[in-house]
Amino acid sequence: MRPERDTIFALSTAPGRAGVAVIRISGPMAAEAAKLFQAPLPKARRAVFRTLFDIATEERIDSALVLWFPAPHSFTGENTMELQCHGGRAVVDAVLGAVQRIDGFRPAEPGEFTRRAVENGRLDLTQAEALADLIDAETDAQRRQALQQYDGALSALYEGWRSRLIRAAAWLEAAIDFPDEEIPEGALEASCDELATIRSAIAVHLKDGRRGEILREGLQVAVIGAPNAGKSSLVNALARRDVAIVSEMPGTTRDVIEVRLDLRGYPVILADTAGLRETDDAVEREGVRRAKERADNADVRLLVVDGMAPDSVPTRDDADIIAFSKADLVTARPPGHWFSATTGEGIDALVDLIAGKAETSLKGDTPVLTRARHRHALDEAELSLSRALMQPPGEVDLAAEDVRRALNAIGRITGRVDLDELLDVVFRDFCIGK
Ligand SMILES: Nc1nc2c(ncn2[C@@H]2O[C@H](COP(=O)(O)OP(=O)(O)O)[C@@H](O)[C@H]2O)c(=O)[nH]1
Ligand SMILES: [Mg+2]
Repeated sequence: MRPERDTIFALSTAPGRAGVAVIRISGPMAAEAAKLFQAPLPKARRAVFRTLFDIATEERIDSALVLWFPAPHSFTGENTMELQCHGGRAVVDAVLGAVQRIDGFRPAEPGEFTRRAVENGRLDLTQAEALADLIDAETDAQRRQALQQYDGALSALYEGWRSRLIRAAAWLEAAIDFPDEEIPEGALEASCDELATIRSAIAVHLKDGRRGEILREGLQVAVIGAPNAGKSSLVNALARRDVAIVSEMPGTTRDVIEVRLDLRGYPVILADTAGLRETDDAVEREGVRRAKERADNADVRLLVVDGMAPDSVPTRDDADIIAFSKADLVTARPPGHWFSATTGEGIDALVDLIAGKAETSLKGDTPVLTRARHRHALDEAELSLSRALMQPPGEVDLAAEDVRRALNAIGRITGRVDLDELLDVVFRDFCIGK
């Protein structure tokens, strides 16, 4: 049994002025919060309207909707009370102050409610991460991915691999621990086949083009081109505000300027960069270096070519999108994507083009890993399984050790590493020996 825990509380809605603020209280003593409304606990999960009082002064603070979630049927798995009071700063301060004065209550640490949900088995680690992603989601595609993970898509995938690996490993372990017992014909071979199948499934899953990670972080689009091509004007037009300085002076943009955009539901980080050219100005040269670096690391390179000089030699030949600027000034246009930052012509089509690139690289139905943490663990699992499969036939114990390492790595993703315990269970299932 875990030692008795603190009862924690926090404002769960964003601080500031709002119609309603939600204060959440969780822990073994959460029922004590009923002191605030001087009435018995409401029925489980039924909203009741109550007046809140300061315990010390008996002064009326506010009225609130009160909800009571007895353990384990709450987000944290503990007794939880939710106070929905008015969302003014003074109201929230007063209610938090009154809550704090209840014996045994303390303010929650960041993420502590979710941490308790994980510790009480209400969520696994990938779901806890998904919850953070859901809260951070700025676009529809990010929301969908986070929700899929919150619903347990990744957990199901990884737990599926884990339980299959445990079964396969059980035969290897059996061969070591009970060498004198009959291992059924073909059982070891079948185990190896299963290890190989899972290993390749992990390999396929890893080769996802970092889809999930990019969707979480935003697709990096570098706007590059010659000085004065119209890059900053385009970035401003796409952002619908003046983020970058536009000037007829070549070499105006020096630092990389970033804007976060929601393009048709996909998160895009648009980077305006210095025009690529040779220069004696040390500051501009640094700008050009940064521009090149940004272009090298970008997911999509959008090359802007000055429409007034459409035949100019492209500054880079690895562009994913080429767009010609200043369409309003040019009547004889060679074929290509033309746009004008001044009139807005062609901007929507360019948005479609970028969103199309985003969709191609980010869209998919299968659950994808969303964090470097998952990738590291799965890399290790794949490597360990490869090693297990390469162990010579006589070295079952070495292979078993490798599989155990793979299991541990996968277990770390969801937070399940109680390996020995599970192996015990499976062993009992298999009923080999004593
Ligand atoms: N007429 C017209 N001028 C433009 C357009 N886009 C940019 N310019 C002008 O071209 C010059 C360079 O633009 P800027 O966006 O600073 O180019 P950058 O150096 O590539 O960032 C400025 O004088 C802009 O006003 C456009 O669509 N139409
Ligand atoms: Mg510029």
